Amino acid sequence: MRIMRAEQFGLKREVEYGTPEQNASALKIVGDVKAEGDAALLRYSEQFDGVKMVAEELSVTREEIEAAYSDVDERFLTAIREAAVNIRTFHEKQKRNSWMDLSSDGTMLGQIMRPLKRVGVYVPGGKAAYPSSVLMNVIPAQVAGVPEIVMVTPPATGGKAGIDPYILVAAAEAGVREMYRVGGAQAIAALAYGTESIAPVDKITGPGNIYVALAKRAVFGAVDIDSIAGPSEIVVLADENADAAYIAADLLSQAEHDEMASAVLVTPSEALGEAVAAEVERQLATLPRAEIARASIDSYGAVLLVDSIDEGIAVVNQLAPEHLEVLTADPMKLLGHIENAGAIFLGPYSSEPVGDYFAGPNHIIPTNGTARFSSPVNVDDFMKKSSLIYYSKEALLANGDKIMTLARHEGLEGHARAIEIRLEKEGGSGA
Ligand code: HSO
Ligand code: ZN
Repeated sequence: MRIMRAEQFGLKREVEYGTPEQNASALKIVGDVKAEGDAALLRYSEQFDGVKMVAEELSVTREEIEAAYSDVDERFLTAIREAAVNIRTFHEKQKRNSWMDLSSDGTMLGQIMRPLKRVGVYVPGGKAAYPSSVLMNVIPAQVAGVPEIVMVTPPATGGKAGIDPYILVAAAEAGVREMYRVGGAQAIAALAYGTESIAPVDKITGPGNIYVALAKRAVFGAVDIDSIAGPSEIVVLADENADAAYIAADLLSQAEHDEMASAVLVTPSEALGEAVAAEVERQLATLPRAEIARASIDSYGAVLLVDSIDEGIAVVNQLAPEHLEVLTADPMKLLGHIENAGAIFLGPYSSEPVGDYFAGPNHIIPTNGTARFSSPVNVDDFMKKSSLIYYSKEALLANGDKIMTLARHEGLEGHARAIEIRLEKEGGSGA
């Protein structure tokens, strides 16, 4: 693991937007599904997933979901159930109520919060199909009150239903009742525009491969989408008393996600930096995903040396990491100075996997420096607001002139007259 001064570390990573060929391919698939519905959906499923289906087979049946339960390990079920409770409890606290404010002149202003009606959650096939991520997408939508949550996932990930039973069980535990075995850009198009078999949704969330990401971007506007997540990141800020073995383990826990994941230690202690680098080597020797973790550590990992914890905090704020662990003598004392971090883990017992799986906060967190301006997935992502305006006669008579002044300044005489007509009729009689 490289050890260097913080200022020598490059902060920026490239964001992937796909090649022109990939873009063209995603657009063609989206266009075909929009125009042809199920026929195109089934054709592309056969072409890309090698699964020949008829339209009736797209939907996962209740019996298939029940059968999946017999294929998952009992301890997994116990653990995921308890995780789901914790995630639900945490997100319940985010829920905001509608409100109304009544003024003495009779004006009433407010904001009505409503859940989206129908949300589609994409669950990828392959190495990044995590049951935990199913919970993190579905539960906030449920807490928001979304009545229809549907899951789509590729048709050949395993199990009797053609889908990994652990994914089916996680979705069922989170409360999803409607599931389809379809993936790729074609699934995104089906969710966005609807087909004979799949009713369109209002928002699509969940990670996927580059074609899924490009398809999501293409349908944005027709529906809402979540932000496009990059590789996982962890920054550990630690002083000389922190445990090097804990830090190395936590860095590797995220490095093992992806060759492009980034795991960084920021510390004023050169001795700790060296101990962590040695520990990373030692622990890598027995890590099953050592190949991925090593690639990540070699390309994006580093020990960054700073002069003080204060300077360390400045580096953290510049990096704006997805995950930050603070392993210093008094992490609480530093909290007020940490401005940019998606999730902050305090003290030696708050290892990142605690948050990845179990504590309750969402593990879908802004990456690539975007924690500067955005937030982990939360209940608001599945709600919309309507403003509410009730103006009394008294308020209109008192403020009509100012409204007309602004309207006429913008050259919008029609706006001004809509007010004026009322002032002429009502003026003098009320107020
Ligand atoms: N650390 C990942 C989430 C995850 N970890 C899922 C394990 N499974 C991105 O925050
Ligand atoms: Zn993780």
